[in-house]
Amino acid sequence: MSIPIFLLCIVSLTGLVSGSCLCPRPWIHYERHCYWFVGKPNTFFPAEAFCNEKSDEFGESHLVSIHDDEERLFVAENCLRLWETAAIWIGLNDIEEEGNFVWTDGSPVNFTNFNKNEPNNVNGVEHCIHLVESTKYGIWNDGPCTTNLYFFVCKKAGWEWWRYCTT
Ligand SMILES: [Ca+2]
Ligand SMILES: [Ca+2]
Repeated sequence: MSIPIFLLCIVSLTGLVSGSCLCPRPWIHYERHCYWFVGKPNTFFPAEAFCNEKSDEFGESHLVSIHDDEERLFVAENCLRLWETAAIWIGLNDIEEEGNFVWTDGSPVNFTNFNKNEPNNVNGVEHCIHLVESTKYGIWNDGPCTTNLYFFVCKKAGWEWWRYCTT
């Protein structure tokens, strides 16, 4: 059975206006993706594993990748709103090869926002990227993957959002 196109448009417009249909809770919608702000501190690998478990038929879920200044601010400002800190893991890392940074979701590294003198790979063990504390929110540092504990954000595709609106 096909859905009348005008009905689909009404549902679509309602979803766009309210924003509630774009991503199922607790995901938050931004620019055709869904973001889950996870307020449970963990080390890098369990955080990525938690995100991976949230993959669904619409796409893989990974630690958040950030591709421009607007997305950087969206993530940092929501962290501050929710937790009053923006110190979180993001998906960027150079675990495989020192100095060769990749996102866990495989997207291109077309934007970075490292703090001054970072990444510095202190003691040769800093391979996972997190946002730093304090007023410099949204600025990146490489830290040790297995000892530091941070909140984190998962990201997955949400482009077939209208399906959520019609259930
Ligand atoms: Ca490193
Ligand atoms: Ca560092």
